[in-house]
Amino acid sequence: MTVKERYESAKEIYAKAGVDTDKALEILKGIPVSMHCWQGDDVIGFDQKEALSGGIQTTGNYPGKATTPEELLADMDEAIKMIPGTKKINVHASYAIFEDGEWADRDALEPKHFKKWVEFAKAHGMGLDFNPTFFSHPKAADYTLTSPDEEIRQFWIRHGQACVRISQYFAEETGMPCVMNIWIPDGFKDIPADRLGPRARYKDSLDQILSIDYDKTKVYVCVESKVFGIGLEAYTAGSAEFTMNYVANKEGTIPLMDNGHYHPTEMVSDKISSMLLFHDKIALHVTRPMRWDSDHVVLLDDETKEIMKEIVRNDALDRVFIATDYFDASINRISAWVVGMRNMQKALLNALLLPNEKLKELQDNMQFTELMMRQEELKTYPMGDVWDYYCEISGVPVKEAWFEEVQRYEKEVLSKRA
Ligand code: RNT
Ligand code: ZN
Repeated sequence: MTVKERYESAKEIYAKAGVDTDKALEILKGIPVSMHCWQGDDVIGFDQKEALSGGIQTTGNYPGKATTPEELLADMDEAIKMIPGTKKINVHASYAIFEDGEWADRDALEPKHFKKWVEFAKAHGMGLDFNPTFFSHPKAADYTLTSPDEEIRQFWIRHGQACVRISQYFAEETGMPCVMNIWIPDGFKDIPADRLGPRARYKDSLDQILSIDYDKTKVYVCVESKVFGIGLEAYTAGSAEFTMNYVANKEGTIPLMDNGHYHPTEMVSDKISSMLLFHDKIALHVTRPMRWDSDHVVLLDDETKEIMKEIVRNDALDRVFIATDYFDASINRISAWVVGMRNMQKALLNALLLPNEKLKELQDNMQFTELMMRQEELKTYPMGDVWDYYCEISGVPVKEAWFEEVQRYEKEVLSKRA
């Protein structure tokens, strides 16, 4: 049977369950997922010789990582060929691309330092998202936006403001809004004497960053919360409560939830509905925490599927900014990108292939026996046949065929890198 024939058969099976597969694919094609640039080089970037800091960590030493802008863009280009759907690129400020020996510190970054990213995005018809980089920098050795040292704090405020301007440039150039996400690592390894002071300074720093004039229809500013980091076990200034309250009280800001940033039994999938009731828009970093915020490659696991179900069945596809955020240095990095991004698409497809209205009705009628039966039976419906067809019509390799290309690229390109 051809891919198309298998699709036709699956379509009939789903139709009997009340699901329109054509409609599901039509919707899936248009959902933007922002692919993070930092899987390609283990979150190193181009503007500093500094090691990765901020309580986040990559482990592994798989050969062939990108060490120049040219290499990183070539690798992303390679990965993109194998990922169906609408993509954006998520850039970090530390990935500024300087030309002709010029260099600018974080507080002096300008749109021109990201021209290459704009060209890349335009060539692929993609939008761009952005992240200020408040780590891996000599001035981030201790604290950034919470610093009691006013000079240091002002340096990072200027960085935030520079990033707002760059985000607006991204939006204007690509014609698509830019989601700018603020995350700072600031915190304490051990029990602090003052929990309020750093949070008060963080709040003031955010206010100062956002006091500059910018187009709120083009730049969506998010604030990402976190429970703890490596070496920052006792306290993080940007906790869930800090962040949620800040964005609730600051017009034009959006909460960003990273599913690695909570206690291990807390589920972001369970938080989405509450957030949607109180925020017009929310943002996500999809990752896979294993025992801690380990940022493993996104799999097609229960939580990833559950997160996407919450977005789809709550009719929130235009209210949730979806991005990936993981970094595994122990495997082929292009494969890591492709596996994670394809899984994002698969999880979205899975959610779109559920008879969500029917299932809600069963819940409201308290028909829990039938609800369980249906939810379980649906798990073995032929989603794979729909997925393969989606890949085929999207012009990307079907099933594992893409891996041969990754192997060729590894042999011909990656293995030749110093
Ligand atoms: C860190 C946050 C943050 C980073 C990126 C690289 O715990 O998740 O989003 O992963 O900025
Ligand atoms: Zn994150």
